[in-house]
Amino acid sequence: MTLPLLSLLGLVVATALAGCATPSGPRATANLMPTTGNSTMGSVRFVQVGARTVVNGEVRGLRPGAEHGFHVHEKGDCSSGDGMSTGGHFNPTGSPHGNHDRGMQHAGDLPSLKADAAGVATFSFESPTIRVGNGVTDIIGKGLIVHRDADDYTTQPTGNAGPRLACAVIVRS
Ligand SMILES: [Cu+2]
Ligand SMILES: [Zn+2]
Repeated sequence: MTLPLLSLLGLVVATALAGCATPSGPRATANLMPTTGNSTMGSVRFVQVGARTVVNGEVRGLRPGAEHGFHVHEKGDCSSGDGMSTGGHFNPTGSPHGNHDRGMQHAGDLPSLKADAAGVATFSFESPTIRVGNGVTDIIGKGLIVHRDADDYTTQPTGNAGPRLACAVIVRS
């Protein structure tokens, strides 16, 4: 085999491996825009892989070093300006509010964002409760909210996460 052909073969293998590393499945995105009087914004990607959904993104304009409640809300409507038009947490299964990865929780309960010293949260996690484009916990067309305060994962039905700093509608991508 000639050297150029070997190089080409290597490139093909490398490309195939990269393809495996990137999760493939139904996808959605959300572009978070600041609510009135705030400056928090960011972008979030959702990819369903089997029964779990990989969520990653970056949100800026947060309080440095602070935790911020982060949820899918029941309505994809940011028109009120303060995020309240998205309604409550997305909860098609009629569950209590809780921690995203243990016990009982709303489908829309996600782990709180953790801002760095510059007020930026860069995150990647898996949710066992939300789906993209299928099932009762489908998030397409729902709202996404970043809150001012940390989610205590206990207070019903909100987690006591305070006002809404940024709002998005989750759309298929
Ligand atoms: Cu919320
Ligand atoms: Zn909740």
